[in-house]
Amino acid sequence: MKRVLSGIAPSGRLTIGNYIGAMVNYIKMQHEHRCFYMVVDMHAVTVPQDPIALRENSESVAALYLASGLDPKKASIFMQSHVAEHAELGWLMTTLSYMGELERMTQFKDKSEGKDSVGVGLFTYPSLMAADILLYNADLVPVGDDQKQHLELTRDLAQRFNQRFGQTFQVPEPFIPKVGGRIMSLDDVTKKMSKSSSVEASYIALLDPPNVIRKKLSRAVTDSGKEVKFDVANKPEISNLISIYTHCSSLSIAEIEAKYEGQGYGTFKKDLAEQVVATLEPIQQKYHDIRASGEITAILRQGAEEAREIAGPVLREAKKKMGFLLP
Ligand code: AQP
Repeated sequence: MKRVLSGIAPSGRLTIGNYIGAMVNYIKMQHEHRCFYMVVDMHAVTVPQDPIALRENSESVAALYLASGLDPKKASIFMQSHVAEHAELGWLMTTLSYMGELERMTQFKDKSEGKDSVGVGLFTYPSLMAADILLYNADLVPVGDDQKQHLELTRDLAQRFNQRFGQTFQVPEPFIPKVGGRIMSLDDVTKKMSKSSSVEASYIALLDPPNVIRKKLSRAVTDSGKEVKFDVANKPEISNLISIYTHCSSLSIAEIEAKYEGQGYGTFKKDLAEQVVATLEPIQQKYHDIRASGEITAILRQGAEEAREIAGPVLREAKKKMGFLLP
């Protein structure tokens, strides 16, 4: 049984990109491995957050984890900030990181571009992410493709630590879906679908009502052709929609192409919307029941306790190896 660790930042309303890129694998992996899934609230504050929205989004992400099928009896579900070991190992990993390698992170470049003042936390957050993963000696990290570069840094930091101070950390592997690892914006396929986007029409939120989903998908950009064909290089818009379709149905890409042969984009988009609605409606129903039940607090408390049992000794070992005088 392998160790699995991942998390989503409560920095907006979760999108179908987060679901397909990360959560679908979270759900599958809980049956086969020892899994730890966090709501990474300390990552969210690397860009300014309204306190009321942060609290709401944090509870909402936890409830969506449960509603989409994560089972607290199978996986530990917790808030990153409830396990102080993350902040502490995060600092130690920051001291091992080089300016040059953090400057190369494309997410930092994208998120800081054109801004007058950029928080230091945005720059150093990949080191905190490395600590999140290494604290559990995770073997596998289910993430979308955009996180591949941060995972590479995590691997480098683990190897650097092990070389300098002796074998301590497992070097983790990313686990990225073959299709859907990067769901693109509905209005511009050169950009990743993102929950913090200011353009509502660019993403489908997991909590969007059916009519909003239908409207957004009917307006999603496509090329001027007619052929429903998966060809990312030449037909990126329709390929993006096919990726969503295959994850929201039992059809493979080849079956989708065959089904819509000669039919044009209109029918395809209508059916896609119904597939997405049918996938999200049961999640939304469960979500509202979970929020109303008030059960989240106890689940997060339990998850944090389980997480600390692993993270505490690992942090202690890392500090010992680095030469800290232990209390
Ligand atoms: N468009 C996407 N396609 C596939 N996977 C995606 N992920 C995010 N967007 C897509 C995956 O979701 C997980 C959670 O990501 P995060 O909350 O740590 O932040 P992110 O990667 O920066 O995702 P967002 O939605 O774009 O958030 P904001 O807007 O706050 O930056 C990760 O596994 C990610 O790969």
